[in-house]
Amino acid sequence: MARRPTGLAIELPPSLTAELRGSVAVLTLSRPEKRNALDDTLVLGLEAFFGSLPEAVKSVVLHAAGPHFSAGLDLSELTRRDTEQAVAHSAFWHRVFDRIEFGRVPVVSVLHGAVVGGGLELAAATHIRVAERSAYYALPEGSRGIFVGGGGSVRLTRLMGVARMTDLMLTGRTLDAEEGLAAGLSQYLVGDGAGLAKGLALAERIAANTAFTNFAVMHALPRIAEQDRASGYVMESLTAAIAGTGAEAQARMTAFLEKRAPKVKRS
Ligand code: 1HE
Repeated sequence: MARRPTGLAIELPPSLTAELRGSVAVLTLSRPEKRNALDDTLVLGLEAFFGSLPEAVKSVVLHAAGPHFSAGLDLSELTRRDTEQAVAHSAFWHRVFDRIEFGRVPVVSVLHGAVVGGGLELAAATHIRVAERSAYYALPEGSRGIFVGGGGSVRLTRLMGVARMTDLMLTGRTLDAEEGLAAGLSQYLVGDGAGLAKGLALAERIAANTAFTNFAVMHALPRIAEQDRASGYVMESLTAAIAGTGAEAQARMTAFLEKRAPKVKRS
């Protein structure tokens, strides 16, 4: 991998660029000539990036150069794999995307243009998705004679439900940005060109949380949601107790009671 002037001292391939903006790291898919198709080099770069973020980084914004977020799996590599290699490749994506979802810091993705196939699976591994109006979603695996392999059956079914995902895969249907918002694929919808600013604002807000809150939301919340109720309540009580008795949490609550912290306002 070539060393890039990232300001983060992380070696990245040319298809990824990164910069540090305060405590937010901005990672850009930079393979627009191939519509940010995800080849092995790029996915290995994602693994390197999310596996070696310095302590100073408190949140990440993931966005993409060119007219589309990502065209998904690089189909030119797919044709070269036998069955055994294909299983290993899918497991490789699972490992890398898990590193994003269950990493150290929350990730905000900014989506525009095509967010399809593996590109949608990548977006699903991030914690907050901001879509620009140009964004559209599809799972062309169905029409290409293949199946999702980057964790889509696990993550996308949780986001939009089995029925919607079945529809996208069987019929080749695309969802526009409004439909994606309604289906749960994005949490925010903004105008074209406004995504990065929104993503940065959200990431800065997230970076100001206590590290434990961000940890609990990333690691405890999704596990609690998958547990039976009784186990979930126990895990929630323990998490809440650890969070609420921390020195930083105590200081923040005291600041509110002493009228030094802002009230909750309508957005
Ligand atoms: C690619 C890829 C790709 C573009 N792999 N090379 N994904 C798909 O089935 C989506 C395939 N791509 C498209 O439908 C379109 O490219 C887009 C709608 C995303 C964009 O269209 P457009 O007109 O802006 O670009 P283009 O002219 O189609 O593509 C520009 C170049 O990128 C062109 O190469 P060139 O050498 O002729 O310039 C394309 O061949 C190339 N390109 N998409 C390889 N995907 C782990 S399982 C996950 C399974 C999946 O992700 S399946 C879904 C695959």
